[in-house]
Amino acid sequence: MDYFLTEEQKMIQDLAWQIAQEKVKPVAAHHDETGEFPWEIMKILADAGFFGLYIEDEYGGAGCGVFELVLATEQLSRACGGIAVCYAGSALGTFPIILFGSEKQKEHYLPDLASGKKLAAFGLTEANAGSDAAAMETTAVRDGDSYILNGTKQWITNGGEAEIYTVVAMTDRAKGSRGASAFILERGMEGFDFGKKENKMGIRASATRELVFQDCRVPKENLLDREGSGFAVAMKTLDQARPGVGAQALGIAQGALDEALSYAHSRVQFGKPISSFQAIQHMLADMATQIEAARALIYAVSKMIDSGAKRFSKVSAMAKLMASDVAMKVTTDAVQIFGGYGYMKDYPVEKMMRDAKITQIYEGTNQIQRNVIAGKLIRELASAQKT
Ligand code: COS
Repeated sequence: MDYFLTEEQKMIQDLAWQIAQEKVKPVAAHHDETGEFPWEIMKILADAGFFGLYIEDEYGGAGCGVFELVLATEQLSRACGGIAVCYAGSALGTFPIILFGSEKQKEHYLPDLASGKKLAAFGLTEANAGSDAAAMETTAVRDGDSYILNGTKQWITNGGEAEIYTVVAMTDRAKGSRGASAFILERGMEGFDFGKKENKMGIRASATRELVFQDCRVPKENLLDREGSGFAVAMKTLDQARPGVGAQALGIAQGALDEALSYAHSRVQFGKPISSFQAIQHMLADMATQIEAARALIYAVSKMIDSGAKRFSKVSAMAKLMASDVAMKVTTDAVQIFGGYGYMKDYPVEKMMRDAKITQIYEGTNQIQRNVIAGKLIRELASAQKT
């Protein structure tokens, strides 16, 4: 489908595709197998200016937006969902600074993030605060000109590899979600450590670790926005980032369709390529249709965000929800089309199926996305009835 991309957007898409095919695809299985962090790819993406796409030009970025981030993430994910999330995870960690940073914080942190010299990560989840993000137990207590952080964040993408961390902690637990505050932390701060690297089912190229704070002293200048706004900072960050998870899912699904189509065309059974059988054709047709529908939604939502829309929680959740469910379905069908070969690690589709699964879980499970969507629908109805 033609999405009428500008010349610049086409260039970003083409370059991301080229990097994905020439640089990412050849090393995807290696990083999946070893779990080694793909620094060599991060360097290529940094040199190509990809980390600056979603950062304003006055801070060294390209001044584009979520849509361009989505275009890049989609193409990279076609080759490897794990490597793509190392890139997209840095955007997630950077969004709180872009959205809520003071001028001084932006000037201090964004240039190195835009150039890709430093990666970012976002710390919200804890062992007892997953879907129920407001139940977080990490505390930040004011002490003179600093806050003292104590607690552990869990399953943090880019944990240990990133240098900049945007972290949410409770400054007043009695106030619940209104008692959370967001901070910018740097790797190497005293009292800030990392847990072991997690051994995951998929997206194995990415690093997932705990962030451990033990009397970690953070200067008060590193508070984002204001005390008590941390939950809103986190929610707005997720609203901004969820189309990116959608793009990751979309790219994985497209990659699986690419593989399934070419395999179906070359695999001969009963004397004919299996692509000549209607059973396979209908699967391919459904996969392609679902992918295009997900793409149309993700592109529309990201353009809406970039156009300055004020309310997009609902559609952002829809984009993530739909694309990740499509990715799970499409990658499962791709394995089916490959038959026994699809189950073997010698072929790429089993990895795509493993990589797809997380997109239904992280940045809010799809059950939470449905809660967000339904909640907004009901509120919209109530407010329409009032007027
Ligand atoms: N933007 C701005 N503010 C928001 C918001 C949003 N998208 N969503 C909620 N808020 C505000 C609410 O308006 C409310 O503010 P007030 O106290 O001023 O009224 C406050 O936040 C609490 O909202 P709510 O009562 O809806 O919060 P809940 O504790 O019920 O939780 C869910 C809401 C479940 C939606 C939230 O916890 C969530 O998104 N969980 C999933 C977290 C997640 O994605 N984790 C993945 C890890 S990060 S990679």
